Parts: sequence; structure tokens; C-alpha cells
Amino acid sequence: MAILNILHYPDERLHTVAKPVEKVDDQLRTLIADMAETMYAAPGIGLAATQVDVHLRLIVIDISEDKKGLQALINPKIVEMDGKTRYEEGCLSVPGIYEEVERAERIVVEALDQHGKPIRLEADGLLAICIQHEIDHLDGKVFVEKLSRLKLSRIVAKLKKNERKSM
Ligand code: GNR
Ligand code: NI
Repeated sequence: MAILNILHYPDERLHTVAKPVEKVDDQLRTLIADMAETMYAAPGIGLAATQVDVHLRLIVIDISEDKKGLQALINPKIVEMDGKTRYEEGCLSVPGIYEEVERAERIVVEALDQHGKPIRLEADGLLAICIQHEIDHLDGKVFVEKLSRLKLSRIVAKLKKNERKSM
């Protein structure tokens, strides 16, 4: 297994729209295992392939506390959404920034699992928020871009300052 490098905002590669996975094979399962290891090491509750510079529609999620809830979603598609909720989100690609954003409260997602089997998932609460955050990454969107331009420009300035300090 391997820990992969996570791209940091405002890296342009985070704006890449990911392509559908065509074949769920051992090579893809190795990527899933590496993404899971990277997510747990960070630590985070989700990771999109986009964040590790692989532009395929693949996400891993584990919102459990004991690392026993790992779920890989391949070619995920939201087929139903309702309600609205706000939550203070963070992102491994935007380190140290936490901001409230609005999402659908409840979603139904169709995807393939790591064996290529179609699954349908009903989610609410943190799981629903996390899945929407990850699918946004696959569409080249980062959560801070949902904020006002003023807030975003302050965040970019803060990120630049923090990067300098960590060098
Ligand atoms: O670890 C993460 N925590 C989190 C908290 C609130 C809303 C979304 C997230 S996802 C984030 C990991 C990440 O950046 N995934 O893309
Ligand atoms: Ni993120």
C-alpha cells in the first residue's frame, strides 16, 4: 500500500472533471486501497480520486470512528435529493480552513462498489454531506468556491501564508 500526495487548493488540477471508470479491476482496487490508506493517515472522512491527481470518478468514505465503515463509490450519481442543511466543512485539499456551506439534507446515490456491483445508497446527516463534497471534487469543484468572493480571496491569502510558514 502507499500514501498518495494530496493536491492543495488553488492547484488548477483540482478543477479537472473526472472521467467515468470503465473497468473495475485489480488495478482500480489497488488505487482504492491506497486512497483509503491516504484518507486514514490524513486523517479524513472522505477522499476523491481528483485530490490525488487521478481523474476518475471514484471516492472513498468512512465516517465511522473505528475505521470499519470504509465504502468505495465508483461512478457515483445522485438520483434524488431533498431538504437543505448547513454544516461546517473542511477539506484535505484546503488545510486549516473550516466554513459552513449548504447542501441537500438527504440524497439517494447510485454507484458501483469495489467489485463492480451496482449499489443504491440512501444517506442523510454527515454521510450525505460528505458524499456531496466528494462528488463535487469529481466535478472539479472545491467547497470554498461555494463561498462569497470576498471570503474566498481571504482564504486564498491565508493558505498562501500558511504554505510559506510550513516551508
Ligand atoms: O475529512 C473531511 N472532513 C469533512 C468534514 C465536513 C464535510 C466534508 C468533509 S470531507 C473531508 C475530507 C475531504 O477533503 N474530502 O474531499
Ligand atoms: Ni475535500
